[in-house]
Amino acid sequence: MISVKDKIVLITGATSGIGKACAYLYAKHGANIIITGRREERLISIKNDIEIKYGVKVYPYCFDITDRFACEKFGNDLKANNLTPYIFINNAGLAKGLSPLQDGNIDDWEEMIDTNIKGFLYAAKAVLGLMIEKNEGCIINLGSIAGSQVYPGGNVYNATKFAVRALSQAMNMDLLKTNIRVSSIEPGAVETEFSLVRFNNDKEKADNVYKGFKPLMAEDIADIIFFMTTLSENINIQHLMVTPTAQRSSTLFNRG
Ligand code: NDP
Ligand code: 8X3
Repeated sequence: MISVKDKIVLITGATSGIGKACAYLYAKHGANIIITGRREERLISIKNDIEIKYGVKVYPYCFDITDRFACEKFGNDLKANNLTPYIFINNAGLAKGLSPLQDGNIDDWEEMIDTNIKGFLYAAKAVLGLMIEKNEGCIINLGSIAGSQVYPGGNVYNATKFAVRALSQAMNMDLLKTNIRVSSIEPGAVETEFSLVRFNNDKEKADNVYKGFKPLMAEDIADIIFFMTTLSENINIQHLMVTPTAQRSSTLFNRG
């Protein structure tokens, strides 16, 4: 097992859900954390809470991952401050809508593609050079069961997560000559703010997604990511799909 004490962990999209759970878990184990997101008050309150609870350093960066120049600036700032991540969790992402393609909202499509594919790439570009210079560490890309199993209405979200799976495989190949290992974790249903965002804050619709079965929690995914990144350095879990026991495919649920 590798110790993460005093190592730097970068998590994009750490203001809620899986990213936030990762920030707390790595901090608890003594890592210094870089957290990003668009909601500044949340970043500041998470920073203050973690620093008081765990005595580690938290560096909050507020920017929109779809903004190419903001991502570039972020990378430059990390370099200037000697903040090269040992672990990079490329997590920020979202779904918008669940309509059949023919009824889809083009603004929603743009937002998913801009965030989950382009933002994912901009964030990777911002830090890959720094990590390669150090020639060590782990990258965890947040894929999804939606990245290999399409479901009705999932269309563009599915396509973006198929892209994440492809890019994760590509990263593994392109980093062959380095010691950096690359993994994609591909969860099924995890109860976070994901469905609230997908359904534009319609709480009833969001709650219905998780009705009648026990979904995964953000902390479950953080535990698995922590396990993947603390294994001995010669072990590279390239992809890992995880679902609740009551979910056996993207559409098959046992709702009691
Ligand atoms: P949440 O909605 O709880 O968290 C999403 C995070 O992404 C937030 O911190 C949000 O921060 C950030 N984010 C979204 N858009 C942007 C943007 N344009 N710029 C910067 N940050 C952004 O959802 P989850 O924790 O569930 O989702 C995390 C990842 O896990 C996503 O990639 C999702 O696709 C994936 N996933 C989720 C599953 C689930 O069932 N929940 C299952 C499989 C994969 P802010 O709004 O402050 O910018
Ligand atoms: C989130 C899981 O199945 O709702 O990626 O798309 S799913």
